[in-house]
Amino acid sequence: MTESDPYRPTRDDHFTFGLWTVGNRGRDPFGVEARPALDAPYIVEKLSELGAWGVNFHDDDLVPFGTASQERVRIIAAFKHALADTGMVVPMVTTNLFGHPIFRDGAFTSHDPRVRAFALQKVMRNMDLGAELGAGIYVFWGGREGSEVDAGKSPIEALKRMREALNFLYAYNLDQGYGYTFALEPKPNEPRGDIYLPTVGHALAFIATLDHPEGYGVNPEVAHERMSGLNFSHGVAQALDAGKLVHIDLNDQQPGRYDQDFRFGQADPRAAFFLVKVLEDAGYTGPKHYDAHALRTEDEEGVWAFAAGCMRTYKILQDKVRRFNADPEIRAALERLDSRGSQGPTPPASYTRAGAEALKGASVDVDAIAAQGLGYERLDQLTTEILLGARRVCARAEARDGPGPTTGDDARQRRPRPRRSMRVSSGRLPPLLVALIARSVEVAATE
Ligand code: GCO
Ligand code: MN
Ligand code: MN
Repeated sequence: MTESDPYRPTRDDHFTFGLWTVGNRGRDPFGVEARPALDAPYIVEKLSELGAWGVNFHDDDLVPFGTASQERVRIIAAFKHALADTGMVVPMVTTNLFGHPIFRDGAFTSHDPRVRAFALQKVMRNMDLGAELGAGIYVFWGGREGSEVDAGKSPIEALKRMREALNFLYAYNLDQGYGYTFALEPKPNEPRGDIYLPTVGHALAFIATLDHPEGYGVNPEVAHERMSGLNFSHGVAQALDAGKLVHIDLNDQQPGRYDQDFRFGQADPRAAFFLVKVLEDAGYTGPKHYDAHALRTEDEEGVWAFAAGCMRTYKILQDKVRRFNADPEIRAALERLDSRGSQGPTPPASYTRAGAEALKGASVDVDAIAAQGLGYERLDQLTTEILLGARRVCARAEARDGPGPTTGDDARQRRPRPRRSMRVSSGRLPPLLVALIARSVEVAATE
């Protein structure tokens, strides 16, 4: 990567990673850790070098569960030092309410009031630390808040307990003047058979039932919605529409598989493109957090390749979104869609009795409208060509040189390049075949 690399992340991109993401050691249900632990200051330093903006953590990622208070002070001081040295920020903090067996049947939704009390205590202590580090978002992911045995717990009771806990903690937030926005992170399953508040839609509806809905948003995650077989960018759009997208967990996932936490864009770059498009078109400027980890096959070098890849793919897709939005043929197709039916009748902007009567009497040419195609085949193919780098219009080059056909997807390819000479030894081949081979070598060299 060079300074002029257009895909190099900058702080303005607001890319963040969790200590638990690049710090993931490759343990899975079938195998032990495959990589050594990385300490927090080192992670901060490496992420900063790669161009990330911030780092997030669960209480136990930074200060392991049960650490003595003197050691806690030392760990936090070293972490603060690394933040100050690099200029990295901590935009979000969260609590591990899932790892310790005390939470094996939930934290906020546990039957046992002692467990619920301990969970609140653990969150409040970490809220104190996060506030000290300048975090503005507190994420609640209820990994253990769910069931395998529905006979064991009423889901309505569970939601009531969840509401009580969140109302209590938000009141603490106000009382301390911390100014956190709370973000609920939905997930359908893993580690529980079924987790309460499984999707973005469930979380949004639940927020409306809390004491301070204005203080909450959601933290949707690519993998979580895809585990449910849902279209993630539609969920994100709904959160944006509700003014509730405060944080986002980027990664990737094949639907129907275990919780994969792949590098962003690894499984479905096309879905990732439409996600980036929704975020960029809406002007989302909040944290873009990678909640993913390197494959278990990797060593430390692979971890940093994973982290760089997550950010680079976002930047590449951001560029593809610009190309898509500037492409004259795509624009014309979208304008044609927008201008359909401009001759009316159209639904009135708001209800009046007279408007309703007039609308009832209006004539609509049902057969003509039903017969008209939408042109989505061509539009979708154009999208594919943008993604595959085969479109002959380059947004960046167009911004520089004005509209016009170019010779490739990349601005580099606009400049006439010297013919790459590659000697093709003719041997005893017929001249036409030699010419054909030489031509294909030349084409390959320009790709
Ligand atoms: C998961 C979740 C977690 C949460 C994290 C933040 O599937 O394990 O995505 O990684 O995002 O606990 O609260
Ligand atoms: Mn997840
Ligand atoms: Mn997550």
